[in-house]
Amino acid sequence: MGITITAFEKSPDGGKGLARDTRVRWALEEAGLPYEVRLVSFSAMKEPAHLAIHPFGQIPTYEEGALALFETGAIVFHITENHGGLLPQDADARSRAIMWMFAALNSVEPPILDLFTARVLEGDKPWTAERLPLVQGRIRARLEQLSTRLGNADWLDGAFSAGDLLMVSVLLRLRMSGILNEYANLAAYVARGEARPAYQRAFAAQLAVNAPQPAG
Ligand SMILES: N[C@@H](CCC(=O)N[C@@H](CS)C(=O)NCC(=O)O)C(=O)O
Repeated sequence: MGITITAFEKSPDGGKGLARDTRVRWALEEAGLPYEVRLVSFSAMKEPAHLAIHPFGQIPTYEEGALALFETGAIVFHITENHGGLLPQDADARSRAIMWMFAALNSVEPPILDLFTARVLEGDKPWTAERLPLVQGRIRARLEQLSTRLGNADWLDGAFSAGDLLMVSVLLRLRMSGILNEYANLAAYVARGEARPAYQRAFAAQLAVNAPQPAG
């Protein structure tokens, strides 16, 4: 049964792989699944046809036969659950991998998104200069804890899992801020994730859509 995801017609990041279709592409590549991409404009995302699949008018979505999903955590979980690859067989290890998926999305991604909000969406507000250090402090506190837990390990809990896929995807957003590089083991962890052939294919696929076109 064919799989179709949605992605930005033109991602605001110009192809840096930060739009969330990249993590879904990555999971699909890890599972060895072919997929189609339906590109949507910002206005199309708010139209009834897209809202019927994604009530919040966002990307990515995932369609497979009669199934339509939104939320990258749910999509990555569905892919790994049904098509294999990124969740361990052992029941306890599997539960821990799922725990790390939630940790990535619930405990690590929110402060990182706050930085984007403070810098970009609300960067012109009078409180930005005071707010930024608070937001950065919350990120550093969380990364310190994550860094301590990761230690010298390659991945969060044994073999690479869907938990690592989401954690690396979330941390990637921090690279441009310089904060990620303050934690050498986390920077190396993200680089290990990016070095995976499946990530490389996912990144190249989104770049093919979003790379700036040469002038002329
Ligand atoms: N929690 C959602 C977040 C989805 C999300 O924020 N998507 C962004 C692109 S990465 C989007 O569509 N932004 C445009 C908008 O909200 O209008 C998920 O993980 O799927």
